[in-house]
Amino acid sequence: MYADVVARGIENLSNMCDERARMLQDQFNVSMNHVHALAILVSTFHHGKNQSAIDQKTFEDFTARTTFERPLMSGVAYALKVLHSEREQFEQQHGWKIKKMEAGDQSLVHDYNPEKLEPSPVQDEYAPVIFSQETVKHIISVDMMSGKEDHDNILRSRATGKGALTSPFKLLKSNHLGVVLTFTVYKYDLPPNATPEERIHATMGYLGASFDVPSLVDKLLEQLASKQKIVVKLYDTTNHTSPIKMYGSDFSSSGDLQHISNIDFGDPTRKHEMHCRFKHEP
Ligand code: WA2
Repeated sequence: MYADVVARGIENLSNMCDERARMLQDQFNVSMNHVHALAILVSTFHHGKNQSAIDQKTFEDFTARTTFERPLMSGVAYALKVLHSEREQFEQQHGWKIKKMEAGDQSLVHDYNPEKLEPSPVQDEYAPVIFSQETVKHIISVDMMSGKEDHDNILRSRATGKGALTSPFKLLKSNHLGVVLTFTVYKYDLPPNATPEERIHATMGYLGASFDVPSLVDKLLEQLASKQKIVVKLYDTTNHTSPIKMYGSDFSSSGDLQHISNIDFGDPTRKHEMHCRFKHEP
């Protein structure tokens, strides 16, 4: 019966879509937990000791050796909270100036060179990157609060004490859409019911990870059999009247059947969906 064939098709499609959505969600979740653990590592061995046990070299070595723990992250970095009154001393101590993030297209050009970035204009406070994984070394000395998405994410993460995820945006030195995940590092342990003001006051810095969506989702889907049979798209549906496509091309989808699987990336203020269709049999 034709109806049976269709019903089996729908079931196949929803199983394959749910499997992919769950794999992505699980890999994101383990990656996120490890980024959280890195924030605790920085708190313990950088801020928690009279003499810090972490410098750029240590951070680079440790994050390179533990990349397998963060399969969906292209790089991690640590930015310090610096008030304007502390800026001069901070710059003297580090031997470099706090730089402004290049806006939009300028960050995409191939000769992007952080040495040539402008100093950050005067602000109440800054979030310069002091440690980074080798893969995102170009953000060292850049004020993460000078980029809109990073700025908003930092504020949300530190006011809540939870991991915060940005909307998709073009990452620096990349042609791809990505998202950034941020955990705040505090001076001391805060009770779960601490107020946003108490949290902001206790903030030391921000441990962030970037997720280069197209290349890392490709890598994940390639590990699955029957990749040829279905077309996968990933959307940020936080604003459900204008979803943002994060992954998947415009023209490759076809066929009438579509299945939508929900994905939970661990930030309750963001919503994501995976949309799957069969590829047309030639
Ligand atoms: N990391 C890598 N590439 C980026 C980026 C970023 N943010 N922003 C734009 N392109 C150090 O939340 C603190 C990482 C931000 C953390």
